[in-house]
Amino acid sequence: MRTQVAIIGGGPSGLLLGQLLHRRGIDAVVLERKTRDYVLGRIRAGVLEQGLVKLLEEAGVADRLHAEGHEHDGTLVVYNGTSFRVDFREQTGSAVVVYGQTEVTRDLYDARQAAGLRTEFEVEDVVIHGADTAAPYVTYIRDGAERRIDCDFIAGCDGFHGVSRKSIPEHLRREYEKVYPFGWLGILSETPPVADELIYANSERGFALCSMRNDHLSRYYIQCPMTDRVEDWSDEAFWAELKRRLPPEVADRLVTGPSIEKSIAPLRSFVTEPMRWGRLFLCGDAAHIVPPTGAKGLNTAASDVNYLYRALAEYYDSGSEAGIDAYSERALARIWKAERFSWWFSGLMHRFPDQSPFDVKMQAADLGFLKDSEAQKRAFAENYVGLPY
Ligand code: FAS
Ligand code: PHB
Repeated sequence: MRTQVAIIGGGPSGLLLGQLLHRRGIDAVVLERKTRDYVLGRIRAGVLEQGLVKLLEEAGVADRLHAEGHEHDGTLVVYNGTSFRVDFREQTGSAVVVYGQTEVTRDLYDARQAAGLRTEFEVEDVVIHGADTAAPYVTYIRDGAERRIDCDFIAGCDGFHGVSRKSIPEHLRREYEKVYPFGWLGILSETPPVADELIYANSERGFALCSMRNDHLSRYYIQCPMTDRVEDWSDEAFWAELKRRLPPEVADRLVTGPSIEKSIAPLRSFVTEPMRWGRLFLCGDAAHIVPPTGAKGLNTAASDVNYLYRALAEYYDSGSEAGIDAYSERALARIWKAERFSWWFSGLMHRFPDQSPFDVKMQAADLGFLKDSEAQKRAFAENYVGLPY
């Protein structure tokens, strides 16, 4: 088989890249390790920056997003019995859209299928060959048979545990990592959200987040020890702990119910540089990870896709390699700013095992400054709604 761009990974990065390339007449094949339903069963991000919304519009897959997504003009922050709101619209003139990553992925799969574009599911043993030559290709196993795709370029969109990053020779890679001493226990429930906007809570018992997918589907998280296993947490135990971490007036109106999904996500900051080796380009979680506190994971994957798709379109339109040569540096410049915001917000909102009483006081002072300073609120809002591409 031959294609122009072989995309490894059928998550949001790979699918969005494939759809945008298709809209520019560029052929791409997506190789996905799992089934479509398995990919859609993963519950992840919930907050979209305007940059991602505009990309989905450009990809022609934003109709349901506009019909079912909810614009959020701000968020609530609570700590030490104090609560305040950061108004994104007032500070930046912009807002975010709450619409689950699962729905974005579903919209992209539906569009891919409707256009008759090739997606190879349940592939195994994907191997990248000749990425540093002018004739790269990918081999893989499907239905027990070895297959090969010859291509011009390879997009490594296969997430943190994929093969693409590790296909770049180790001596050429610089990796930066910070592992946080806690995880997020998340629950999805068919209950009405406890508030109209998200609530980020820093309580003495640890972080909590109240989010949602729509008026009937709520998403909640609590910080938990890294050693916890999801089977350690009954729904009742989760609800009781969440209530302890919220202001009484919020806890009292929390509608609980059975979890339809419950999982623990580890938290890490991670970046690999460069994001290109020859004709292999890394996109999304294959190249970087953020703690979900700032809702930047999916949104930073989107900005990578924006830069790569435009660079490949420029190459095929004019033969210019300027965009693909600039891809890694351009993507990393925005990625590091998202890494900083996610790291800073995580440090502000979580309780750390080794935190001293002075550290706790510094957190409270930082939160007090965010509450009182228009300049700090503006800085927070600019990062949260999404820095420019
Ligand atoms: P993904 O990991 O989503 O997709 C990669 C795809 O590649 C997967 O479908 C995988 O099956 C496939 N793949 C892997 N190896 C392969 C191989 N060898 N061959 C073929 N296919 C292969 N972000 C937020 O903003 N908010 C959140 O609340 C949030 N929660 C998260 C919770 C968890 C548990 C995780 C892991 C991430 C979370 N994220 C969150 C981040 C998440 O949304 C990612 O940023 C987003 O999925 C990135 O998309 P992709 O880059 O496509 O990677
Ligand atoms: C979510 O709704 O899953 C979500 C929202 C905001 C975050 C992280 C996760 O910062």
